[in-house]
Amino acid sequence: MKKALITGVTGQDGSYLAELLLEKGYEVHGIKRRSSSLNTERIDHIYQDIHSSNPNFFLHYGDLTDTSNLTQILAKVAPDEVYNLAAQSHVAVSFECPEYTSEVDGLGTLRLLEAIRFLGMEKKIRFFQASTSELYGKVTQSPQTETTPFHPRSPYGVAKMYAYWIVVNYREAYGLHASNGILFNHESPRRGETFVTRKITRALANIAQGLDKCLYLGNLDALRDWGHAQDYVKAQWLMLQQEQADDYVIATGKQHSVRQFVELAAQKLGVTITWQGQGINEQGIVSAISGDECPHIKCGDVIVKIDEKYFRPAEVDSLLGDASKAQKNLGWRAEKDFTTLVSDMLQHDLRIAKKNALLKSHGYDVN
Ligand code: NDP
Ligand code: GDR
Repeated sequence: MKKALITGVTGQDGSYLAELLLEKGYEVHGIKRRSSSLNTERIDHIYQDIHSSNPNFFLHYGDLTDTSNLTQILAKVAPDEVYNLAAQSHVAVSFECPEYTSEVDGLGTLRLLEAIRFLGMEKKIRFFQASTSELYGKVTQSPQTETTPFHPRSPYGVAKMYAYWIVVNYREAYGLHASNGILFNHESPRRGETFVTRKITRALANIAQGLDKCLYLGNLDALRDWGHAQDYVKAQWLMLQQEQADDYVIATGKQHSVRQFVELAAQKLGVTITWQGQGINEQGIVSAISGDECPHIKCGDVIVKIDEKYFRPAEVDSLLGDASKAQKNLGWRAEKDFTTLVSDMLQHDLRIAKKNALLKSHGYDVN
């Protein structure tokens, strides 16, 4: 039985990857952070109680800022594969906490690699690093491939650039089987609530159920290549099954704006949108489709306001990936398209909103 160690197992990708590896018969170990409130919501369905539930899934307290802790976990687990998914992963937050972001996302990767080397495991372990399309930042070439120059635009992007190169360096210097997945944006119903896609689907679902009125956003014109997280964790696994370690762009090859994401979500809910705020054309209403999911919504009831606080000091305007190399070498391609992604996320958030609306109608506080 193969053993895998996942850092960031409580996150979006970590939870899907843990499911995938358990399905494949792995013994899966995850590192979770100590937190004052529960942070295992995404993995509770596969991990309930070590005494009764899944005997192949284990959690260890740890943190990418703690070298001795990482060394001890690696020594104890002795994994065949390590997936480094842990990160302070929010680009906007990285401008507020640049030093912490660098510690975790940059040096954290080095700590893991050094622990592997210190333990003499560099010939046994295969290592995956969650690199990012944020490395490209201010793009000069589209679509982006593995050879497109990097120009990161945030402390997050810069920290991840260090991580990218230290992974390449440990591969070249010590022969470690270490691969970078240059992952373009990928989302799911498990996406963190402050990333733009989930923020939109949650807000529209709540508004459609009469629980909210307004959605505040920043730059509507940002263009992203959005895929589904379930597809992307398959690519992570595939990279570690190759004889040779290498770096791969993982992307759908399709691009949409934040505005288009809002429009499609609204269309699927059958609601109309009024745009307000800086940079918004006073023409206002974008779509007026009579859906049956929320027939009580009146025209213009969903208001999207632009709030400058969501603008970033330096923005990444446009990302579009070319995953031809992954298709050729790994046999990977994105299976779930943009429409499926939006539907999947909306359905999930609508279910929660409906439950909350019901509770509210019976006098319960849902906040
Ligand atoms: P999430 O933010 O959902 O998950 C991040 C995980 O890292 C969480 O489990 C979090 O723990 C953990 N973590 C944060 N800080 C530390 C720390 N100091 N020590 C240990 N663990 C820590 O991210 P995603 O799942 O979306 O992304 C996974 C990885 O892929 C990240 O490295 C991200 O930067 C990268 N990536 C993601 C893309 C995307 O579009 N999703 C695209 C490109 C790259 P907790 O749950 O306690 O917060
Ligand atoms: P991103 O994702 O920065 O691409 O990083 P995010 O969803 O935060 O932003 C995407 C784009 O939307 C614009 N935007 C807003 N963003 C947020 N969060 N909130 C808003 O209200 C809002 N309004 C507009 C942003 O300016 C941006 O242009 C994600 C993370 O998962 C990273 O960890 C990962 O490396 C990259 O994707 C690839």
